Amino acid sequence: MSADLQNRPPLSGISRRRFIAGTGFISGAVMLGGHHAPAHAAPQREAAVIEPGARVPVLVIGTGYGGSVAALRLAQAGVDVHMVDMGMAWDTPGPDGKVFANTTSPDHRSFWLRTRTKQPLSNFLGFPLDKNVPRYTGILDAEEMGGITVYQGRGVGGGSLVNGGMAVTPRRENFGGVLPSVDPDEMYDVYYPRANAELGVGTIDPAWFETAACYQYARVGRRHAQRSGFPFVFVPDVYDWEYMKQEAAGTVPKSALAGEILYGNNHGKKSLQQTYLARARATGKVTISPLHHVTSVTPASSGGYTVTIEQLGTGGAVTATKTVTAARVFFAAGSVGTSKLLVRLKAQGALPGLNGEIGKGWGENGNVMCGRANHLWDPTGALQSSIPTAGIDNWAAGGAFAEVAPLPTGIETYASFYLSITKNPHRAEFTWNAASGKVELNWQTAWKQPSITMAKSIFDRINAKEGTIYRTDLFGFHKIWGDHLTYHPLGGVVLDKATDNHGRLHGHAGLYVVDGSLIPGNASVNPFVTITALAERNVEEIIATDL
Ligand code: FAE
Repeated sequence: MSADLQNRPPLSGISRRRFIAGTGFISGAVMLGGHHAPAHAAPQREAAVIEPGARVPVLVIGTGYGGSVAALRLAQAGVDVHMVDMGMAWDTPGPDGKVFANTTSPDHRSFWLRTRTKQPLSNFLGFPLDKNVPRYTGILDAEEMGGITVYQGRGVGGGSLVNGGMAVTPRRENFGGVLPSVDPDEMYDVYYPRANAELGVGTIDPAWFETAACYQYARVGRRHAQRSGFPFVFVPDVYDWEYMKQEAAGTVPKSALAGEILYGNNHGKKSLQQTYLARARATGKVTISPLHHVTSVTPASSGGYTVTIEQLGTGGAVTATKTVTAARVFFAAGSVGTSKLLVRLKAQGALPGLNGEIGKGWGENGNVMCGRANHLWDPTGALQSSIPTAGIDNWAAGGAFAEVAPLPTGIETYASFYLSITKNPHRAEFTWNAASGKVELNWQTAWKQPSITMAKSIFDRINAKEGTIYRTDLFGFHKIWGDHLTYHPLGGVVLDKATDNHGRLHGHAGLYVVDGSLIPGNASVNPFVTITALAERNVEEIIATDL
Protein backbone atom coordinates (compact mmCIF):
# COMPACT_ATOMS: atom_id res chain seq x y z
CA MET A 1 0.00 0.00 0.00
CA SER A 2 1.35 3.41 -0.85
CA ALA A 3 2.49 5.67 1.96
CA ASP A 4 -0.17 8.28 1.26
CA LEU A 5 -2.86 5.68 1.68
CA GLN A 6 -1.32 4.35 4.86
CA ASN A 7 -1.23 7.84 6.32
CA ARG A 8 -4.87 8.59 5.73
CA PRO A 9 -6.90 9.02 8.88
CA PRO A 10 -9.11 6.11 9.87
CA LEU A 11 -12.59 6.29 8.40
CA SER A 12 -14.96 6.96 11.18
CA GLY A 13 -18.24 8.86 11.53
CA ILE A 14 -20.50 8.59 8.58
CA SER A 15 -22.29 11.71 7.48
CA ARG A 16 -25.87 11.53 6.24
CA ARG A 17 -24.73 12.45 2.73
CA ARG A 18 -22.05 9.77 2.69
CA PHE A 19 -24.45 7.32 4.18
CA ILE A 20 -26.93 7.88 1.42
CA ALA A 21 -24.15 7.89 -1.13
CA GLY A 22 -23.09 4.50 0.08
CA THR A 23 -26.32 2.78 -0.58
CA GLY A 24 -25.96 2.61 -4.29
CA PHE A 25 -24.48 -0.70 -4.61
CA ILE A 26 -26.70 -2.39 -2.45
CA SER A 27 -29.40 -2.43 -4.55
CA GLY A 28 -30.07 -5.15 -6.37
CA ALA A 29 -27.78 -7.34 -5.48
CA VAL A 30 -25.83 -7.66 -3.26
CA MET A 31 -24.68 -8.58 -0.13
CA LEU A 32 -21.71 -10.11 1.15
CA GLY A 33 -20.95 -11.45 4.41
CA GLY A 34 -18.20 -12.07 6.71
CA HIS A 35 -17.33 -14.77 9.06
CA HIS A 36 -17.55 -15.50 12.73
CA ALA A 37 -13.98 -14.47 13.37
CA PRO A 38 -13.49 -10.73 12.99
CA ALA A 39 -11.69 -10.30 9.70
CA HIS A 40 -9.45 -7.60 11.16
CA ALA A 41 -8.11 -10.21 13.56
CA ALA A 42 -6.89 -12.33 10.66
CA PRO A 43 -3.12 -12.80 10.70
CA GLN A 44 -1.23 -11.30 7.80
CA ARG A 45 -0.31 -14.14 5.48
CA GLU A 46 3.17 -14.49 4.06
CA ALA A 47 2.37 -14.89 0.41
CA ALA A 48 4.49 -17.65 -1.15
CA VAL A 49 4.20 -16.28 -4.66
CA ILE A 50 5.05 -18.29 -7.71
CA GLU A 51 8.70 -17.98 -8.81
CA PRO A 52 9.78 -16.99 -12.32
CA GLY A 53 10.75 -20.08 -14.30
CA ALA A 54 8.78 -22.41 -12.02
CA ARG A 55 7.54 -25.71 -13.46
CA VAL A 56 4.26 -26.70 -11.85
CA PRO A 57 1.86 -29.60 -12.38
CA VAL A 58 -1.26 -27.41 -12.29
CA LEU A 59 -1.80 -23.69 -12.59
CA VAL A 60 -5.28 -22.33 -11.81
CA ILE A 61 -6.02 -18.86 -13.22
CA GLY A 62 -8.50 -17.18 -10.85
CA THR A 63 -9.64 -17.94 -7.30
CA GLY A 64 -13.43 -17.63 -7.60
CA TYR A 65 -15.89 -20.51 -7.38
CA GLY A 66 -14.64 -22.64 -10.28
CA GLY A 67 -10.98 -22.15 -9.39
CA SER A 68 -11.52 -22.91 -5.72
CA VAL A 69 -13.34 -26.17 -6.44
CA ALA A 70 -10.58 -27.24 -8.85
CA ALA A 71 -7.83 -26.39 -6.35
CA LEU A 72 -9.45 -28.26 -3.45
CA ARG A 73 -10.28 -31.42 -5.37
CA LEU A 74 -6.92 -31.59 -7.19
CA ALA A 75 -5.05 -31.05 -3.92
CA GLN A 76 -7.10 -33.76 -2.24
CA ALA A 77 -6.11 -36.04 -5.13
CA GLY A 78 -2.46 -35.38 -4.26
CA VAL A 79 -1.64 -32.78 -6.92
CA ASP A 80 0.36 -29.62 -6.13
CA VAL A 81 -1.71 -26.64 -7.26
CA HIS A 82 -0.61 -23.07 -7.88
CA MET A 83 -3.39 -20.48 -8.05
CA VAL A 84 -2.93 -16.94 -9.32
CA ASP A 85 -5.36 -14.04 -9.08
CA MET A 86 -5.03 -10.52 -10.45
CA GLY A 87 -6.69 -9.16 -7.29
CA MET A 88 -5.42 -8.75 -3.76
CA ALA A 89 -5.38 -11.29 -0.92
CA TRP A 90 -7.89 -9.35 1.24
CA ASP A 91 -6.47 -10.71 4.48
CA THR A 92 -4.90 -7.56 5.91
CA PRO A 93 -6.67 -4.69 7.68
CA GLY A 94 -6.67 -1.27 6.09
CA PRO A 95 -6.02 2.04 7.83
CA ASP A 96 -9.34 1.83 9.68
CA GLY A 97 -8.49 -1.57 11.15
CA LYS A 98 -10.89 -3.36 8.82
CA VAL A 99 -10.16 -5.49 5.79
CA PHE A 100 -13.18 -4.30 3.82
CA ALA A 101 -14.64 -0.85 3.25
CA ASN A 102 -18.24 -0.14 4.17
CA THR A 103 -20.71 0.30 1.35
CA THR A 104 -21.74 3.60 2.87
CA SER A 105 -18.25 5.06 2.54
CA PRO A 106 -16.41 3.75 -0.52
CA ASP A 107 -12.65 4.38 -0.45
CA HIS A 108 -9.54 3.20 -2.25
CA ARG A 109 -10.38 -0.43 -1.40
CA SER A 110 -13.74 -0.32 -3.13
CA PHE A 111 -13.05 -0.25 -6.86
CA TRP A 112 -10.63 -1.92 -9.24
CA LEU A 113 -8.29 0.72 -10.71
CA ARG A 114 -10.78 3.58 -10.91
CA THR A 115 -10.42 7.17 -9.82
CA ARG A 116 -14.18 7.58 -9.43
CA THR A 117 -16.65 5.09 -8.03
CA LYS A 118 -19.24 3.58 -10.37
CA GLN A 119 -21.98 2.45 -8.05
CA PRO A 120 -24.72 0.26 -9.50
CA LEU A 121 -27.36 2.57 -8.10
CA SER A 122 -26.09 5.88 -9.36
CA ASN A 123 -28.56 8.38 -7.90
CA PHE A 124 -30.77 8.85 -4.89
CA LEU A 125 -33.41 11.54 -4.33
CA GLY A 126 -31.85 13.60 -7.08
CA PHE A 127 -28.26 13.31 -5.80
CA PRO A 128 -25.61 11.62 -7.93
CA LEU A 129 -23.82 9.17 -5.64
CA ASP A 130 -20.41 8.62 -7.19
CA LYS A 131 -17.27 10.16 -5.72
CA ASN A 132 -13.56 10.33 -6.41
CA VAL A 133 -11.35 7.64 -4.88
CA PRO A 134 -7.61 6.91 -5.16
CA ARG A 135 -6.75 4.47 -7.95
CA TYR A 136 -6.08 1.13 -6.32
CA THR A 137 -6.44 -2.59 -6.93
CA GLY A 138 -9.77 -2.53 -5.10
CA ILE A 139 -12.30 -5.29 -4.67
CA LEU A 140 -15.10 -4.49 -7.16
CA ASP A 141 -14.52 -4.14 -10.86
CA ALA A 142 -17.13 -2.21 -12.85
CA GLU A 143 -15.90 -3.31 -16.27
CA GLU A 144 -17.42 -1.38 -19.13
CA MET A 145 -17.96 -3.68 -22.10
CA GLY A 146 -19.72 -1.69 -24.82
CA GLY A 147 -23.43 -1.74 -24.04
CA ILE A 148 -23.13 -3.08 -20.50
CA THR A 149 -21.23 -2.58 -17.25
CA VAL A 150 -20.19 -5.95 -15.83
CA TYR A 151 -19.60 -5.99 -12.05
CA GLN A 152 -17.08 -8.57 -10.83
CA GLY A 153 -15.13 -9.36 -7.68
CA ARG A 154 -11.34 -8.95 -7.74
CA GLY A 155 -9.19 -10.76 -5.24
CA VAL A 156 -8.62 -14.10 -3.59
CA GLY A 157 -12.16 -15.45 -3.44
CA GLY A 158 -13.34 -13.79 -6.67
CA GLY A 159 -17.01 -12.87 -6.73
CA SER A 160 -17.58 -14.40 -3.29
CA LEU A 161 -15.87 -11.31 -1.83
CA VAL A 162 -18.47 -8.87 -3.12
CA ASN A 163 -21.64 -10.81 -3.76
CA GLY A 164 -24.83 -11.10 -1.76
CA GLY A 165 -24.24 -14.72 -0.91
CA MET A 166 -27.64 -15.66 -2.36
CA ALA A 167 -27.16 -19.35 -2.95
CA VAL A 168 -29.93 -20.60 -5.17
CA THR A 169 -30.28 -23.98 -6.83
CA PRO A 170 -32.37 -23.68 -10.01
CA ARG A 171 -35.72 -25.42 -10.04
CA ARG A 172 -35.19 -28.81 -11.57
CA GLU A 173 -37.77 -28.22 -14.27
CA ASN A 174 -35.72 -25.22 -15.48
CA PHE A 175 -32.35 -27.03 -15.52
CA GLY A 176 -32.65 -28.18 -19.14
CA GLY A 177 -32.59 -24.54 -20.20
CA VAL A 178 -29.54 -23.81 -18.03
CA LEU A 179 -27.13 -26.61 -18.96
CA PRO A 180 -28.79 -28.66 -21.72
CA SER A 181 -25.89 -31.10 -22.14
CA VAL A 182 -25.69 -32.11 -18.47
CA ASP A 183 -27.62 -35.00 -16.90
CA PRO A 184 -29.92 -33.41 -14.29
CA ASP A 185 -29.95 -36.57 -12.18
CA GLU A 186 -26.23 -36.39 -11.39
CA MET A 187 -26.49 -32.67 -10.64
CA TYR A 188 -29.52 -32.87 -8.32
CA ASP A 189 -28.50 -36.16 -6.68
CA VAL A 190 -24.79 -35.47 -6.20
CA TYR A 191 -23.25 -32.16 -7.23
CA TYR A 192 -25.83 -29.57 -6.12
CA PRO A 193 -26.04 -31.16 -2.64
CA ARG A 194 -22.23 -31.29 -2.48
CA ALA A 195 -21.87 -27.64 -3.52
CA ASN A 196 -24.53 -26.47 -1.07
CA ALA A 197 -22.86 -28.37 1.78
CA GLU A 198 -19.34 -27.11 1.02
CA LEU A 199 -20.50 -23.51 0.57
CA GLY A 200 -22.38 -23.56 3.88
CA VAL A 201 -25.75 -22.61 2.41
CA GLY A 202 -28.59 -21.98 4.85
CA THR A 203 -32.02 -20.37 5.03
CA ILE A 204 -33.28 -17.75 7.44
CA ASP A 205 -35.19 -18.96 10.52
CA PRO A 206 -38.78 -18.26 9.39
CA ALA A 207 -39.90 -17.35 12.91
CA TRP A 208 -37.12 -14.78 13.26
CA PHE A 209 -37.93 -13.41 9.80
CA GLU A 210 -41.44 -12.58 10.98
CA THR A 211 -40.23 -10.35 13.80
CA ALA A 212 -36.79 -9.00 12.76
CA ALA A 213 -36.88 -5.24 12.21
CA CYS A 214 -34.13 -5.55 9.58
CA TYR A 215 -36.44 -7.62 7.33
CA GLN A 216 -39.48 -5.36 7.40
CA TYR A 217 -38.60 -4.46 3.80
CA ALA A 218 -38.83 -8.13 2.82
CA ARG A 219 -42.13 -8.62 4.65
CA VAL A 220 -43.55 -5.60 2.82
CA GLY A 221 -42.28 -7.17 -0.43
CA ARG A 222 -44.04 -10.40 0.48
CA ARG A 223 -47.33 -8.72 1.33
CA HIS A 224 -47.35 -6.83 -1.95
CA ALA A 225 -46.43 -9.93 -3.96
CA GLN A 226 -49.04 -12.11 -2.32
CA ARG A 227 -51.82 -9.53 -2.64
CA SER A 228 -51.18 -9.62 -6.38
CA GLY A 229 -51.14 -13.40 -6.47
CA PHE A 230 -47.39 -14.02 -7.03
CA PRO A 231 -45.54 -16.99 -5.46
CA PHE A 232 -43.17 -15.72 -2.74
CA VAL A 233 -40.12 -17.78 -1.74
CA PHE A 234 -37.27 -17.63 0.76
CA VAL A 235 -33.84 -17.35 -0.87
CA PRO A 236 -31.01 -19.38 0.76
CA ASP A 237 -27.73 -17.62 1.51
CA VAL A 238 -24.22 -18.35 2.76
CA TYR A 239 -24.47 -15.63 5.40
CA ASP A 240 -24.32 -17.02 8.95
CA TRP A 241 -27.90 -16.51 10.07
CA GLU A 242 -27.08 -17.10 13.74
CA TYR A 243 -24.43 -14.37 13.50
CA MET A 244 -27.03 -12.02 12.05
CA LYS A 245 -29.35 -12.69 14.98
CA GLN A 246 -26.49 -11.71 17.28
CA GLU A 247 -25.95 -8.55 15.22
CA ALA A 248 -29.57 -7.68 15.77
CA ALA A 249 -29.18 -8.37 19.50
CA GLY A 250 -26.15 -6.08 19.60
CA THR A 251 -23.75 -8.72 20.94
CA VAL A 252 -21.29 -8.91 18.01
CA PRO A 253 -19.80 -6.42 15.52
CA LYS A 254 -22.32 -5.64 12.79
CA SER A 255 -21.83 -6.43 9.12
CA ALA A 256 -25.11 -7.19 7.29
CA LEU A 257 -26.87 -4.85 9.70
CA ALA A 258 -24.22 -2.18 9.12
CA GLY A 259 -24.93 -2.23 5.38
CA GLU A 260 -21.70 -4.06 4.46
CA ILE A 261 -21.88 -5.98 1.23
CA LEU A 262 -20.63 -4.63 -2.04
CA TYR A 263 -17.03 -3.97 -0.99
CA GLY A 264 -16.81 -6.98 1.31
CA ASN A 265 -18.25 -8.09 4.63
CA ASN A 266 -15.99 -7.95 7.64
CA HIS A 267 -18.15 -10.51 9.46
CA GLY A 268 -20.95 -12.99 8.92
CA LYS A 269 -20.55 -14.05 5.31
CA LYS A 270 -18.98 -17.37 4.42
CA SER A 271 -17.02 -16.35 1.36
CA LEU A 272 -14.69 -18.78 -0.42
CA GLN A 273 -11.91 -17.56 1.86
CA GLN A 274 -13.70 -19.37 4.69
CA THR A 275 -14.93 -22.44 2.78
CA TYR A 276 -13.32 -24.00 -0.30
CA LEU A 277 -10.11 -21.98 -0.19
CA ALA A 278 -9.57 -22.58 3.53
CA ARG A 279 -9.91 -26.32 2.98
CA ALA A 280 -7.69 -26.18 -0.10
CA ARG A 281 -4.97 -24.36 1.85
CA ALA A 282 -5.30 -26.83 4.72
CA THR A 283 -4.14 -29.63 2.41
CA GLY A 284 -0.71 -27.98 2.31
CA LYS A 285 -0.67 -28.51 -1.46
CA VAL A 286 -2.10 -25.19 -2.64
CA THR A 287 -0.28 -21.88 -2.99
CA ILE A 288 -1.98 -18.66 -4.02
CA SER A 289 -0.26 -15.69 -5.66
CA PRO A 290 -2.37 -12.52 -5.41
CA LEU A 291 -1.80 -9.53 -7.70
CA HIS A 292 -0.68 -11.91 -10.45
CA HIS A 293 -2.37 -11.31 -13.80
CA VAL A 294 -2.10 -13.94 -16.54
CA THR A 295 -1.61 -12.49 -20.00
CA SER A 296 -0.64 -15.52 -22.08
CA VAL A 297 -0.85 -19.30 -22.24
CA THR A 298 0.82 -21.09 -25.14
CA PRO A 299 2.13 -24.62 -25.76
CA ALA A 300 5.69 -25.06 -24.41
CA SER A 301 8.26 -26.78 -26.61
CA SER A 302 9.11 -29.06 -23.70
CA GLY A 303 5.45 -30.07 -23.19
CA GLY A 304 2.78 -28.43 -21.11
CA TYR A 305 2.15 -24.70 -21.39
CA THR A 306 4.20 -21.55 -21.02
CA VAL A 307 2.20 -19.07 -18.94
CA THR A 308 3.09 -15.38 -18.84
CA ILE A 309 2.11 -13.58 -15.66
CA GLU A 310 2.36 -9.90 -14.80
CA GLN A 311 2.82 -9.11 -11.13
CA LEU A 312 0.93 -5.93 -10.20
CA GLY A 313 1.48 -3.22 -7.62
CA THR A 314 -1.54 -1.83 -5.81
CA GLY A 315 -1.57 1.17 -8.14
CA GLY A 316 -2.00 -1.24 -11.05
CA ALA A 317 1.53 -0.92 -12.49
CA VAL A 318 3.35 -4.07 -13.62
CA THR A 319 6.21 -4.67 -11.18
CA ALA A 320 7.53 -7.91 -12.71
CA THR A 321 6.78 -10.23 -15.63
CA LYS A 322 7.21 -13.95 -15.03
CA THR A 323 6.99 -16.97 -17.24
CA VAL A 324 6.25 -20.35 -15.72
CA THR A 325 5.56 -23.75 -17.20
CA ALA A 326 2.46 -25.70 -16.23
CA ALA A 327 1.64 -29.25 -17.26
CA ARG A 328 -2.07 -28.38 -17.03
CA VAL A 329 -3.87 -25.04 -16.88
CA PHE A 330 -7.35 -24.48 -15.45
CA PHE A 331 -9.02 -21.28 -16.67
CA ALA A 332 -11.12 -19.92 -13.78
CA ALA A 333 -10.89 -16.19 -14.47
CA GLY A 334 -14.69 -15.81 -14.61
CA SER A 335 -16.94 -15.50 -17.65
CA VAL A 336 -15.42 -12.24 -18.84
CA GLY A 337 -11.83 -12.97 -17.75
CA THR A 338 -11.62 -16.43 -19.30
CA SER A 339 -13.49 -15.41 -22.48
CA LYS A 340 -11.27 -12.37 -23.02
CA LEU A 341 -8.08 -14.38 -22.52
CA LEU A 342 -9.08 -17.24 -24.82
CA VAL A 343 -10.50 -15.01 -27.59
CA ARG A 344 -7.25 -13.02 -27.67
CA LEU A 345 -4.96 -16.05 -27.44
CA LYS A 346 -6.81 -17.75 -30.29
CA ALA A 347 -6.76 -14.61 -32.45
CA GLN A 348 -3.07 -13.98 -31.81
CA GLY A 349 -2.13 -17.57 -32.59
CA ALA A 350 -0.96 -18.50 -29.09
CA LEU A 351 -3.64 -21.20 -28.86
CA PRO A 352 -4.41 -21.94 -32.52
CA GLY A 353 -6.24 -25.19 -31.84
CA LEU A 354 -9.21 -23.58 -30.06
CA ASN A 355 -12.45 -23.93 -31.99
CA GLY A 356 -14.85 -21.35 -33.44
CA GLU A 357 -17.14 -21.44 -30.40
CA ILE A 358 -14.67 -19.48 -28.26
CA GLY A 359 -16.22 -16.13 -27.27
CA LYS A 360 -19.81 -17.10 -28.13
CA GLY A 361 -22.93 -17.60 -26.05
CA TRP A 362 -22.48 -14.81 -23.51
CA GLY A 363 -25.42 -13.55 -21.49
CA GLU A 364 -26.07 -11.35 -18.47
CA ASN A 365 -28.52 -13.66 -16.69
CA GLY A 366 -31.30 -11.24 -17.60
CA ASN A 367 -30.41 -8.87 -14.73
CA VAL A 368 -32.59 -5.80 -14.40
CA MET A 369 -33.30 -3.61 -11.36
CA CYS A 370 -36.12 -1.32 -10.34
CA GLY A 371 -37.62 0.39 -7.31
CA ARG A 372 -41.20 1.12 -6.28
CA ALA A 373 -42.39 4.05 -4.19
CA ASN A 374 -44.71 2.85 -1.43
CA HIS A 375 -47.31 4.82 0.47
CA LEU A 376 -46.35 6.68 3.63
CA TRP A 377 -48.37 4.22 5.68
CA ASP A 378 -46.31 1.32 4.33
CA PRO A 379 -42.72 1.90 5.58
CA THR A 380 -39.94 -0.55 4.66
CA GLY A 381 -37.78 0.22 7.71
CA ALA A 382 -34.78 2.42 8.48
CA LEU A 383 -32.70 -0.63 9.44
CA GLN A 384 -32.34 -3.09 6.55
CA SER A 385 -30.15 -6.18 6.42
CA SER A 386 -27.92 -5.99 3.35
CA ILE A 387 -28.49 -9.72 2.81
CA PRO A 388 -31.66 -10.36 0.78
CA THR A 389 -33.64 -13.33 1.85
CA ALA A 390 -36.77 -13.51 -0.23
CA GLY A 391 -38.11 -13.19 -3.73
CA ILE A 392 -40.97 -13.50 -6.16
CA ASP A 393 -40.78 -16.58 -8.36
CA ASN A 394 -42.69 -15.77 -11.53
CA TRP A 395 -40.32 -17.70 -13.84
CA ALA A 396 -42.90 -20.16 -15.09
CA ALA A 397 -45.63 -17.58 -15.74
CA GLY A 398 -43.61 -14.52 -16.78
CA GLY A 399 -39.91 -15.42 -17.08
CA ALA A 400 -38.73 -13.45 -14.04
CA PHE A 401 -37.34 -14.30 -10.59
CA ALA A 402 -37.37 -11.03 -8.64
CA GLU A 403 -35.41 -10.71 -5.42
CA VAL A 404 -36.55 -8.24 -2.82
CA ALA A 405 -33.33 -6.29 -2.27
CA PRO A 406 -32.48 -3.94 0.56
CA LEU A 407 -31.98 -0.21 0.34
CA PRO A 408 -29.98 0.17 3.55
CA THR A 409 -29.69 3.92 3.68
CA GLY A 410 -30.19 4.14 7.43
CA ILE A 411 -33.29 6.25 6.88
CA GLU A 412 -36.87 5.38 6.01
CA THR A 413 -37.21 5.51 2.21
CA TYR A 414 -40.70 4.04 1.75
CA ALA A 415 -39.15 2.22 -1.21
CA SER A 416 -39.19 -1.39 -2.32
CA PHE A 417 -36.21 -2.42 -4.40
CA TYR A 418 -35.79 -5.46 -6.65
CA LEU A 419 -33.16 -7.30 -8.66
CA SER A 420 -34.88 -9.43 -11.28
CA ILE A 421 -33.27 -12.37 -13.04
CA THR A 422 -35.12 -12.85 -16.30
CA LYS A 423 -35.23 -15.21 -19.25
CA ASN A 424 -33.61 -12.80 -21.68
CA PRO A 425 -32.96 -14.70 -24.94
CA HIS A 426 -30.20 -12.42 -26.29
CA ARG A 427 -26.63 -13.71 -26.43
CA ALA A 428 -23.53 -11.67 -27.23
CA GLU A 429 -20.09 -12.56 -28.59
CA PHE A 430 -16.57 -11.53 -27.62
CA THR A 431 -14.27 -10.72 -30.56
CA TRP A 432 -10.70 -9.53 -30.92
CA ASN A 433 -10.22 -6.02 -32.34
CA ALA A 434 -6.67 -5.96 -33.64
CA ALA A 435 -6.78 -2.21 -34.27
CA SER A 436 -7.61 -1.31 -30.69
CA GLY A 437 -5.75 -4.29 -29.23
CA LYS A 438 -8.82 -5.17 -27.17
CA VAL A 439 -11.41 -7.87 -26.86
CA GLU A 440 -14.88 -6.41 -27.45
CA LEU A 441 -18.36 -7.60 -26.55
CA ASN A 442 -21.26 -6.82 -28.90
CA TRP A 443 -23.99 -6.59 -26.22
CA GLN A 444 -26.60 -3.91 -27.03
CA THR A 445 -28.31 -1.98 -24.22
CA ALA A 446 -31.61 -2.33 -26.12
CA TRP A 447 -31.34 -6.10 -25.66
CA LYS A 448 -32.54 -5.59 -22.08
CA GLN A 449 -36.06 -4.87 -23.33
CA PRO A 450 -37.27 -8.49 -22.95
CA SER A 451 -36.00 -8.41 -19.34
CA ILE A 452 -37.86 -5.18 -18.66
CA THR A 453 -41.03 -6.66 -20.14
CA MET A 454 -40.70 -9.73 -17.92
CA ALA A 455 -40.05 -7.67 -14.79
CA LYS A 456 -42.96 -5.37 -15.68
CA SER A 457 -45.23 -8.43 -15.75
CA ILE A 458 -44.71 -8.50 -11.98
CA PHE A 459 -44.38 -4.87 -10.94
CA ASP A 460 -47.04 -3.28 -13.15
CA ARG A 461 -49.52 -5.65 -11.52
CA ILE A 462 -48.27 -4.93 -8.00
CA ASN A 463 -48.33 -1.17 -8.62
CA ALA A 464 -51.88 -1.39 -9.96
CA LYS A 465 -53.02 -3.40 -6.96
CA GLU A 466 -51.24 -1.25 -4.38
CA GLY A 467 -51.89 2.09 -6.07
CA THR A 468 -48.11 2.72 -6.17
CA ILE A 469 -45.63 3.89 -8.80
CA TYR A 470 -42.09 3.14 -9.94
CA ARG A 471 -39.13 5.11 -8.53
CA THR A 472 -37.54 7.17 -11.28
CA ASP A 473 -34.61 8.63 -9.30
CA LEU A 474 -32.33 5.63 -8.78
CA PHE A 475 -30.57 5.19 -12.12
CA GLY A 476 -30.52 8.77 -13.40
CA PHE A 477 -33.23 11.32 -14.06
CA HIS A 478 -36.67 9.90 -14.76
CA LYS A 479 -35.25 6.48 -15.41
CA ILE A 480 -37.14 3.50 -14.03
CA TRP A 481 -35.01 0.54 -15.08
CA GLY A 482 -31.48 -0.37 -14.08
CA ASP A 483 -30.81 -1.92 -17.47
CA HIS A 484 -27.20 -0.88 -17.93
CA LEU A 485 -25.47 -3.56 -15.87
CA THR A 486 -25.11 -7.14 -14.79
CA TYR A 487 -23.78 -8.85 -11.67
CA HIS A 488 -24.07 -12.26 -13.32
CA PRO A 489 -21.92 -12.59 -16.46
CA LEU A 490 -22.22 -16.12 -17.87
CA GLY A 491 -20.94 -17.90 -20.96
CA GLY A 492 -18.35 -17.14 -23.62
CA VAL A 493 -16.75 -20.61 -23.49
CA VAL A 494 -19.86 -22.74 -23.48
CA LEU A 495 -19.83 -26.32 -22.21
CA ASP A 496 -20.07 -28.99 -24.89
CA LYS A 497 -19.38 -26.37 -27.59
CA ALA A 498 -16.08 -24.56 -26.94
CA THR A 499 -15.14 -27.42 -24.61
CA ASP A 500 -16.14 -31.05 -24.33
CA ASN A 501 -18.95 -31.91 -21.94
CA HIS A 502 -16.58 -31.67 -18.94
CA GLY A 503 -14.75 -28.41 -19.67
CA ARG A 504 -11.75 -29.73 -21.62
CA LEU A 505 -10.87 -27.12 -24.24
CA HIS A 506 -10.88 -28.53 -27.76
CA GLY A 507 -7.58 -28.49 -29.60
CA HIS A 508 -5.16 -28.33 -26.65
CA ALA A 509 -4.88 -31.29 -24.26
CA GLY A 510 -4.36 -30.23 -20.66
CA LEU A 511 -6.32 -26.97 -20.85
CA TYR A 512 -9.59 -26.81 -18.90
CA VAL A 513 -12.32 -24.26 -18.20
CA VAL A 514 -14.06 -24.48 -14.80
CA ASP A 515 -15.87 -21.17 -14.24
CA GLY A 516 -19.07 -19.33 -15.19
CA SER A 517 -17.99 -19.03 -18.83
CA LEU A 518 -19.23 -22.62 -19.33
CA ILE A 519 -22.87 -21.70 -18.63
CA PRO A 520 -24.62 -20.43 -21.76
CA GLY A 521 -25.82 -17.05 -20.58
CA ASN A 522 -28.58 -17.75 -18.06
CA ALA A 523 -28.94 -19.79 -14.88
CA SER A 524 -32.62 -18.88 -14.13
CA VAL A 525 -31.48 -17.86 -10.62
CA ASN A 526 -28.30 -16.39 -9.06
CA PRO A 527 -25.47 -18.41 -10.55
CA PHE A 528 -22.74 -19.31 -8.06
CA VAL A 529 -24.26 -22.55 -6.74
CA THR A 530 -24.56 -23.80 -10.32
CA ILE A 531 -21.00 -22.70 -11.16
CA THR A 532 -19.76 -24.54 -8.05
CA ALA A 533 -21.78 -27.70 -8.67
CA LEU A 534 -20.75 -27.85 -12.33
CA ALA A 535 -17.09 -27.45 -11.34
CA GLU A 536 -17.48 -30.28 -8.81
CA ARG A 537 -18.91 -32.50 -11.56
CA ASN A 538 -16.31 -31.65 -14.17
CA VAL A 539 -13.23 -31.74 -11.95
CA GLU A 540 -14.25 -35.13 -10.56
CA GLU A 541 -14.33 -36.52 -14.10
CA ILE A 542 -11.05 -34.82 -15.06
CA ILE A 543 -9.25 -36.22 -11.99
CA ALA A 544 -10.62 -39.70 -12.65
CA THR A 545 -9.76 -39.74 -16.34
CA ASP A 546 -6.89 -37.36 -17.10
CA LEU A 547 -4.61 -37.45 -14.06
P1 FAE B 1 -15.18 -15.24 -10.30
O1 FAE B 1 -15.76 -15.52 -8.98
O2 FAE B 1 -15.52 -13.96 -10.97
O3 FAE B 1 -13.59 -15.35 -10.14
C1 FAE B 1 -12.70 -15.03 -11.18
C2 FAE B 1 -11.39 -14.58 -10.57
O4 FAE B 1 -10.40 -14.55 -11.61
C3 FAE B 1 -11.42 -13.17 -9.98
O5 FAE B 1 -10.96 -13.21 -8.63
C4 FAE B 1 -10.50 -12.34 -10.87
O6 FAE B 1 -9.77 -11.38 -10.15
C5 FAE B 1 -9.58 -13.41 -11.45
N1 FAE B 1 -9.04 -13.08 -12.78
C6 FAE B 1 -9.70 -12.61 -13.85
N2 FAE B 1 -8.86 -12.49 -14.92
C7 FAE B 1 -7.62 -12.91 -14.49
C8 FAE B 1 -6.35 -13.01 -15.12
N3 FAE B 1 -6.18 -12.71 -16.41
N4 FAE B 1 -5.30 -13.42 -14.37
C9 FAE B 1 -5.47 -13.74 -13.06
N5 FAE B 1 -6.67 -13.66 -12.42
C10 FAE B 1 -7.73 -13.26 -13.14
O7 FAE B 1 -15.52 -16.39 -11.33
N6 FAE B 1 -24.11 -14.74 -7.51
C11 FAE B 1 -24.94 -15.49 -6.75
O8 FAE B 1 -25.12 -16.68 -7.01
N7 FAE B 1 -25.57 -14.92 -5.67
C12 FAE B 1 -25.43 -13.61 -5.35
O9 FAE B 1 -25.99 -13.14 -4.35
C13 FAE B 1 -24.60 -12.80 -6.17
N8 FAE B 1 -24.47 -11.46 -5.92
C14 FAE B 1 -23.55 -10.75 -6.66
C15 FAE B 1 -23.33 -9.42 -6.34
C16 FAE B 1 -22.35 -8.69 -7.00
C17 FAE B 1 -22.13 -7.26 -6.67
C18 FAE B 1 -21.57 -9.34 -8.00
C19 FAE B 1 -20.47 -8.58 -8.71
C20 FAE B 1 -21.79 -10.66 -8.33
C21 FAE B 1 -22.78 -11.37 -7.67
N9 FAE B 1 -23.02 -12.71 -7.97
C22 FAE B 1 -23.90 -13.43 -7.23
C23 FAE B 1 -22.33 -13.38 -9.08
C24 FAE B 1 -21.23 -14.34 -8.62
O10 FAE B 1 -20.39 -13.70 -7.69
C25 FAE B 1 -20.44 -14.81 -9.85
O11 FAE B 1 -21.34 -15.48 -10.71
C26 FAE B 1 -19.31 -15.75 -9.50
O12 FAE B 1 -18.38 -15.14 -8.64
C27 FAE B 1 -18.58 -16.23 -10.74
O13 FAE B 1 -17.70 -17.26 -10.36
P2 FAE B 1 -16.48 -17.67 -11.30
O14 FAE B 1 -15.79 -18.83 -10.66
O15 FAE B 1 -16.97 -17.83 -12.69
